[in-house]
Amino acid sequence: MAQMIASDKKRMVLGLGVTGMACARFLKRRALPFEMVDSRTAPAAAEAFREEFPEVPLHLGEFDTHILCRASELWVSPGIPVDTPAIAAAAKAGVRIRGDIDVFAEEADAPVIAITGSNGKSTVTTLVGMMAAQSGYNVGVGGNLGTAALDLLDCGHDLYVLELSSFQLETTERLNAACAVLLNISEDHMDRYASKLEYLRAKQRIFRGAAIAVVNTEDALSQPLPTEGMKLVSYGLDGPDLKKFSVMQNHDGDVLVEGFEELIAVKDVALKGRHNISNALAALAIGRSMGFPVAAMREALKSFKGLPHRCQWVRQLDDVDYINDSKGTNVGASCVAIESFGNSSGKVVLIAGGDAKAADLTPLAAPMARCGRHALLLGKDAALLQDVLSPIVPCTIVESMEQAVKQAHDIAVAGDVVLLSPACASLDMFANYEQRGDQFIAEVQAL
Ligand code: UMA
Ligand code: ADP
Repeated sequence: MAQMIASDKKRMVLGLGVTGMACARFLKRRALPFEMVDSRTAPAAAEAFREEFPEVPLHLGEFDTHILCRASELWVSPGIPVDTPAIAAAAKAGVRIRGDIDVFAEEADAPVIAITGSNGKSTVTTLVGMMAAQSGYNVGVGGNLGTAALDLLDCGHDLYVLELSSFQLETTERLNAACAVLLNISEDHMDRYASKLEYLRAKQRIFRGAAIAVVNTEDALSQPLPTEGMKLVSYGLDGPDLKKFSVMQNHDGDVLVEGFEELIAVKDVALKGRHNISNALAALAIGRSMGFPVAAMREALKSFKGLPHRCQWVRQLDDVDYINDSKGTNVGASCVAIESFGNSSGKVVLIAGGDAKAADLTPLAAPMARCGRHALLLGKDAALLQDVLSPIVPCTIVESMEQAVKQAHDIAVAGDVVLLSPACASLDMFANYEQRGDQFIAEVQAL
């Protein structure tokens, strides 16, 4: 390891996952001493860590307040709640609690575009990243999307586009983004927050120190309390207005507009669905605020068809479409997906369930009443979903994805859509949402 430089701070990194490893690499690059702590006795990355950082103390097993209180700073991974008793005790004793994004904000050597919201974050982050690349930037894209933000530093980027979760924002004091957006708010992670207000407060931190705030006029909760010097740029599907990014009809169909100036026809946007047009408007509003050329943004909108596991078409069989929306991990996302695929020619056979994260599931009833044929429910909270949906549509509890897909195939009639949109996290049955989606695809292909 490189010679460590003297530092009066004693840093401990909590959580030996993607974030923790990125923190460790960053600290090593800066030659700053630290210790690593993980509350599991045998985290998967322990061996890799010991190999890469043989001189760094690694504390495994239940968090120990005495050890944590020896630190002056704890860098806490987003999956670890800061009200964990040992962390809360350390904070009370005066230890500074930070997250990787807080460190990133202090270290970033280029403007930061920051994107949060309950749904659409990954889609908008990827799209804005593509627009930036098309505009000629050497852009670093990451955060909650996958590549930890600190791994983007020291790579010569001239712009950063970060997807940020409420967990990451909780431990970020002041982001100072060049441009920040909170796309929308619907209930999520209620197993971690005492109330929806607390969740909203975490999300709203994205606007701290932002030069430009991009605001969704369809969602009042997405709007910051404006502060002096903060420029507001608005977008929304609720009708055009002076300078607003919206949709208008012309002789040839719907077009995305800035004010009343046409930017691109809806039919030329490769992303499909109402929610994705809203996402496209958010990306345009961000891009224009940052000075990206319209032609470059148009190219990105024409080519980006969306990420896998988000309302992804898999196959048509017997005139039934099979759609993988495994990333529909909360109620808001699944409501949108059900509405998108419920059409006059057919109905939705929904496959849902998993860990509902203590969410209120009742909003699923309305779209299922309009568009649903049957619900196949699996995972930890299948019975809770059944309580909400059984007065509306027939429900069957199933034990596996294989059973769910086979039964959906038997139930669906020509014109229907079989939709995996779980409204729940996957971790009770699968390694992650990708594995859940891949299993759905494999079962559908096997029909
Ligand atoms: N750990 C403990 N004690 C705990 C919980 C976790 O010691 O009580 C340790 C575990 O050993 C675990 C490690 O902490 O392996 C992992 O920390 P983490 O859960 O914070 O996960 P990371 O691997 O660091 O990944 C995180 C994000 N995960 C979460 O917020 C849960 C990733 O988002 C993100 O891509 C990554 O940082 C890089 O920024 C994932 C996610 O599910 C995709 N995000 C949530 C979402 O989108 O809904 C917020
Ligand atoms: P996130 O990163 O916030 O989870 P994604 O872009 O991965 O968002 O999309 C997750 C799911 O959320 C999609 O499958 C889709 O069903 C839904 N979704 C995407 N964009 C929106 C939006 N603007 N409003 C509501 N739901 C959305």
